[in-house]
Amino acid sequence: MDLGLIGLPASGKSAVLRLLTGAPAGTRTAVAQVPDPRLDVLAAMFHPKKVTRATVGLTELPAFLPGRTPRSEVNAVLDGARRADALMAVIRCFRDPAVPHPLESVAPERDARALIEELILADLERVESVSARLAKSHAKKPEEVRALEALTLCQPVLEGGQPIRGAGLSDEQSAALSGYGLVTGKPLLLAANLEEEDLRGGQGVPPALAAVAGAAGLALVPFCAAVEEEIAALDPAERTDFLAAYGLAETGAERLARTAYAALGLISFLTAGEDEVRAWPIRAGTHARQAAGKVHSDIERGFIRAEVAGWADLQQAGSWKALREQGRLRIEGKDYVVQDGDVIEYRFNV
Ligand SMILES: Nc1nc2c(ncn2[C@@H]2O[C@H](COP(=O)(O)OP(=O)(O)OP(=O)(O)O)[C@@H](O)[C@H]2O)c(=O)[nH]1
Ligand SMILES: [Mg+2]
Repeated sequence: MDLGLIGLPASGKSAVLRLLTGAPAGTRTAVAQVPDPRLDVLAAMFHPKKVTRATVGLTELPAFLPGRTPRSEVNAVLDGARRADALMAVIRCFRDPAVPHPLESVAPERDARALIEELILADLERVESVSARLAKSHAKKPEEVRALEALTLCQPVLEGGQPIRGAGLSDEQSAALSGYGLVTGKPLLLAANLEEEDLRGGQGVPPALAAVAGAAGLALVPFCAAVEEEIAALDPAERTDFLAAYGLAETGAERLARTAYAALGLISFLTAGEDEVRAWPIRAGTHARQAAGKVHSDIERGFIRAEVAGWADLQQAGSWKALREQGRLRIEGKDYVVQDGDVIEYRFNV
């Protein structure tokens, strides 16, 4: 699963990529580990040889200035956005005069609105051109008929300045559109790169930006790249103290990674043993047998049953054996809908 980072020049995209992935400056694509304290709990119980976290791929797309950057350059950004599974827009809130804002003034709500509008405009152009082409074609394939229907629903939504994300498309309609490169159907997350002073003073997100996010129904995650860089340089004990001083349970980078994972529609089931404690990303709604295929295709093919426990129950019982003895281990069949935080042991036959 890949997340595309978009934003105006000097908004903090590279900083986000660096903070989430630990990649050196200049890297444009890297992998972020998704923090999951449940794995740490299981690791303390099982003492595994390794702990494997879920990951999300991040790609920094080129910066652009809505309304000013030449179309050809904006298209390169849009192509990147089309390849991504979800988008994170980094919105500059920090004021630092040493880093000039390309539009001379720092106005997070203006930048966020402009980015959102640019994506909507790109989709509207697509919808118009693809609809016209499909409407003209005399020998439409059934999937093209379905796509045209869905595009016809999308057009007035986009003309009304809204993303197709909220257009109420059925899964079938979304699937029919999947090959047409629309970007406003993808999850979009706003990352507000706050001024350090505002974070320390507790002002948080500028209200005008929160209003834009609220009106568009978008998740907004505040962080401060400058403070995160400081935190990243601390050793783990100092880090805990530093966060406690702000009354925080996790770093901004951790919050961003977790929120991105959720925005991608992913949840985790867990496996635990002496070799490995691991989080496996699945889409919410995945059935036990299908989820088994993530671990190994043999387990999916030879699926007999899943032994399942909520991770907190396992923690409370102290061991898998104790859970079984207490009769708290659930035996689930292939159609069981796996829940976030389920610890699963598969029984299979090959
Ligand atoms: N004061 C301050 N400076 C920041 C903050 N975040 C980023 N910067 C600075 O802003 C400049 C741009 O940050 P980047 O992370 O490179 O931003 P970008 O969006 O990747 O920029 P481009 O890729 O050039 O468009 C750098 O000099 C950063 O040090 C912040 O929270 N506070
Ligand atoms: Mg950059």
